[in-house]
Amino acid sequence: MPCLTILRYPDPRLHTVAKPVQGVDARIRQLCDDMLETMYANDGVGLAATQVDVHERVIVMDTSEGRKQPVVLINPELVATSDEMATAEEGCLSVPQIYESVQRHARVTVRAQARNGETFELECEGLTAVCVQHEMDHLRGKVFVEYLSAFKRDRIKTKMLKKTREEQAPRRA
Ligand code: GNR
Ligand code: NI
Repeated sequence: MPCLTILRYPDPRLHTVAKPVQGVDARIRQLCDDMLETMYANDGVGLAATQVDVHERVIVMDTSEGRKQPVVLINPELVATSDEMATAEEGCLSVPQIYESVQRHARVTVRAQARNGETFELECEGLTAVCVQHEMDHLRGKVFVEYLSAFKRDRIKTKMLKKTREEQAPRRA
């Protein structure tokens, strides 16, 4: 399967709210596999379906050191969040080469369905907690740059538009 195309900020489709998955069927399992392949190929620790222009509640991630522990979260819901907050530098495959600090819950517990349709819960901290919250934001149409000041966000928007324009410009011999 070829890699999926990742939408780049400020593409308006990144602000689409994802719908719940009705049944974990072959189509959804194929989507999970294609998303994992796309995530690994782009050296990401997570990917939300929104980023590949599929507006259903599917997330894949792998925050392990060896990057051989894929996690699939279908219809994820946060069932617990810590009062304690933590600030970390975030990046996003939809906003390449931009890294900014974002404050989030230090720990979260997420309930989701796995690739086999079974419901499970995952207690997360550190990078995994950051990643789960970052990906769940994508599913509700939110990109991490929306936590930044309007000034910073506009600067990033302009930079991304310029970058995309340059990449699409016809090459001269
Ligand atoms: O690959 C990614 N790295 C990352 C680093 C810090 C905080 C969040 C992330 S998620 C990001 C992949 C991505 O864009 N997922 O939506
Ligand atoms: Ni992202």
